[in-house]
Amino acid sequence: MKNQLIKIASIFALSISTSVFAGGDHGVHSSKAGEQKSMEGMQMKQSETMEMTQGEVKKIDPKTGKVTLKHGEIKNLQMPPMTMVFSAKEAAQLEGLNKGDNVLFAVDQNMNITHIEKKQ
Ligand SMILES: [Cu+2]
Repeated sequence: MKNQLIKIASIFALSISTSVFAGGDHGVHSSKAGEQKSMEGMQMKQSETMEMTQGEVKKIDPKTGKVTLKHGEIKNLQMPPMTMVFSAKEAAQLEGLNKGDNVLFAVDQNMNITHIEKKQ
């Protein structure tokens, strides 16, 4: 039982570091030294104010919670516009969305969709 817990814990830790790595892959490699000091305060502010980004659904799989979006600039991730796959925090968030829909969405630091809605 204890062993199993340890195993689960290390898998969890691994998946966290993997998603952090994936996040780093997305172009936050400018200016580390100078901004390090203000980093903590900034991140707190980011999680409080949800930044909505525009996107267009290119592909959607409500079963797995994965959606391919052609998105505009994502300010809280400093990510330029591109087409990429996102995971919804809960697959149910993707219900009612279809390929070709224009959406507004928000993502967290791990690039999981925390909010997504059809743009009218
Ligand atoms: Cu992207």
